[in-house]
Amino acid sequence: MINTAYIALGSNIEPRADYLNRALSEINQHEHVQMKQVSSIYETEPVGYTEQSEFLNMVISVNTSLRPEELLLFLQKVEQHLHRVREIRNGPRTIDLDILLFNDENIELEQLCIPHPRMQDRAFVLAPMQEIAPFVQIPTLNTSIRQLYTALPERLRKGVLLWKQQGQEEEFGLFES
Ligand code: PH2
Ligand code: MG
Ligand code: MG
Repeated sequence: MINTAYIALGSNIEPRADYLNRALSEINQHEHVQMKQVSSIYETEPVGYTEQSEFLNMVISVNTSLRPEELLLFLQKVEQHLHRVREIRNGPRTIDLDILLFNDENIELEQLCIPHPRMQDRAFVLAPMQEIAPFVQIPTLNTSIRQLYTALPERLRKGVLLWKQQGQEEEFGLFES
């Protein structure tokens, strides 16, 4: 498991949290992929195509012996299992799995661009990412995740809020005081 990759997960079709969990469990079951870190889940305003529901987003890190193209194929298979249908570009989806970083490699294939070319502009990627990897650098930019997140305009950062699963408040209520 010599490679380290960061993967972004997003869903904006209900049941959103179930789709995230099912993706995590499929990823974890791959013999050559080992999940290392898992961020919190964030509820995020849609970026780009805005006439759609809010997303749940999170980021994980994995160790893997797969090559980037193989990891991409595997993630596409998981997207298909979870009934991802590509209709509108950037439109609603049950699950989106994007490779953000693969070691410190720069990869430009027709199907695959790593580092993910828009990650530095996206609060819905940088907020969860800075939770698990604040000091990781984006190879092409020589800037840490935390620096990039902090540099984002307030208006983008405030569209990304820590998500609390329904019922969690009540549970806390039971155990507190
Ligand atoms: N993904 C997109 C476009 N816009 N907006 C949010 N909030 N979260 C996403 O995951 C997302 C998006 C394209 O993949
Ligand atoms: Mg995406
Ligand atoms: Mg994608």
